[in-house]
Amino acid sequence: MNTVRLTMAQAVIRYMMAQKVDIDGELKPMFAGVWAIFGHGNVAGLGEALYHVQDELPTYRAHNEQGMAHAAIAYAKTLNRRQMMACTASAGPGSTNMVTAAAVAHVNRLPVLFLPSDTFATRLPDPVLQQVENFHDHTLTSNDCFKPVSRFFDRITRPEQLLTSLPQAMRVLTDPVECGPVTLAMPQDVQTMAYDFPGHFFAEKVHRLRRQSPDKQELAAAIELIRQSKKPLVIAGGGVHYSGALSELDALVSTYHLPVGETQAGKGALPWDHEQNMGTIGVTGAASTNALAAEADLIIAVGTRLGDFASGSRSMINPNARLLCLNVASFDAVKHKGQPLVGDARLTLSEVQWALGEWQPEGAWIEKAAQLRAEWNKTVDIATTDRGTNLPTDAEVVGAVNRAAGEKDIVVCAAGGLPGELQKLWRTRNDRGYHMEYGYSCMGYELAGGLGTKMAKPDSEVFVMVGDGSYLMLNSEIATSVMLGYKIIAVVLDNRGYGCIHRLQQFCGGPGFNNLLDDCLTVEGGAPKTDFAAHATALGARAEKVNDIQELEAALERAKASNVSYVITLDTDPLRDTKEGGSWWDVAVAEVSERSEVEEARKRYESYKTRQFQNL
Ligand SMILES: Cc1ncc(C[n+]2csc(CCOP(=O)(O)OP(=O)(O)O)c2C)c(N)n1
Ligand SMILES: [Mg+2]
Repeated sequence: MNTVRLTMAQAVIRYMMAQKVDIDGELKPMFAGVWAIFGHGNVAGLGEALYHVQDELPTYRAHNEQGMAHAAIAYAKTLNRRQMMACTASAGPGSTNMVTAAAVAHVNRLPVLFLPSDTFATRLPDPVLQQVENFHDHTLTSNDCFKPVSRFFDRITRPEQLLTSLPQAMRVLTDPVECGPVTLAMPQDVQTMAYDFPGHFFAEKVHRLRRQSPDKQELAAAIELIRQSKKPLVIAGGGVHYSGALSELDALVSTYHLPVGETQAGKGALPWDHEQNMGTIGVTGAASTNALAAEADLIIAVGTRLGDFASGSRSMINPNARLLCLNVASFDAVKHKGQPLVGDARLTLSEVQWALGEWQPEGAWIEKAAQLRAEWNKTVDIATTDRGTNLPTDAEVVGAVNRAAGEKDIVVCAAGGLPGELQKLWRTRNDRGYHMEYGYSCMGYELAGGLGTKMAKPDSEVFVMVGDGSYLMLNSEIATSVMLGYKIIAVVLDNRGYGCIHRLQQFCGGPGFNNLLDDCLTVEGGAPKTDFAAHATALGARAEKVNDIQELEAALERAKASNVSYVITLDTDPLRDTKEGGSWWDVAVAEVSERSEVEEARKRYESYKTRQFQNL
């Protein structure tokens, strides 16, 4: 047999390079690159292997392992999971730094290949530096933390295990149902061990998106359900993007005048000014869509996990509405007592369209939707207009950035008050123009995610909108963006603290405590004002501070003209957010308290709870 003698690490890399994806008939590498921060555990194994192939498979050096994994996640999301990246980190802290990012990838169903270094399989030098010695179970290492946040986990303790493990790893990364993070823990000694691998193992392998047709019976039942409906509402989730079902969704909802509400992951499924796009749905949704949800007799959920933000913690949707769940994963399709329609969105939406025939929703429903939509658009106009106050709201900043963004540009965000404002107010012009990590809503995703987004779409401007809290939590990848020449534009909204959690605290009856910097334990004189512009400049970016929306608009033009990452910071109001739209969100309030405000909040909470269980 034709064999090739390679180390385990060399074999992993060679195998990765042999994987191709078919994107609309064009073959592209499945792995666009490898993020790596070396240390003991990978520098002499994977590091050695990557060095030899750097012209074909680039290795990118980041500044923080969580950050680089966020970039990998954003890359895969921007390219609708078709192409992806791998991440390798050193043994111990380098690798556990990626665990949070693995969770981000897991909940958002995004593919990343994690290659954390592991302790010696031989155990001869134990305990090695950075080894967490478990007293009762010697098979456990700190990499076992990846297990609950990986869709597939293996520890490669002999090189030949790759022969069975790698095909499974690739299957999960490319499977529309199981897609998510894959972790292959890499003991440092095994990385360097050689084996005679069969040559055919490294033959080019082309992955094509598996499109699952709907089951005939489920389809017939779904058609029946839709035909009975007079007031249907479609919820479009991230699955619409990952399936590439945009035109099919457009065709169906345009033909049948179906109003559509978009989730955070689904936003951009239709352009904002599409007649059937009612705005977004849920806790931070549009008033138009939420009003329709409260009255609809049928919810057609397409490619959504139906998280609490989409369903108003199950309180928002008409209790008598039926629910039809079109999803490629049966896991999601049976949620909330929904009627499952398991299948690929692109295929299934077309089949639904073929089968529906002459049916139409009630005329009054179509008119009502159009009217609510027009009203909501006016609300958005007003909320995003500069009022000229000296402390702008997040909404006014969203308006300015939205106006500065061109047709193919992208906004990136993840946590804080901004996701809600953006979901309500951002007008998405292209399908991938709205990049929100709101499955894990991980502070610190924003700047690194912006970098990964830019790597995926270098011809688009990438606008990262980030709060002062998220910026301070993880900003190291600004330096990486400068170093690699992938320019991002970051707008830092400095409201001196965790504004959204402060507001949530007040809603739950709490006094301002430990969220806004003014309410925290500090030295005398309070927390110093962070100079974000000076900080970003120190990392190599261009940066400036502006004082109002007008100055922001001018600065955004300078940022667009810059070829280096550009950070603009401005002070914003921590207390005001957009009150229009939205719905209740289930955040548990203390049952007993010495504060009357808490008792009142609890009463309000209990009244919402009674609605919750009758619904979805
Ligand atoms: C890693 C992480 N830690 C904590 C939280 C909980 N959390 C959500 S938003 C938020 C505050 C964000 O502050 P900032 O970025 O300044 O945005 P603002 O709320 O002021 O708009 C916190 C602490 C989180 N989502 N992620
Ligand atoms: Mg803040």
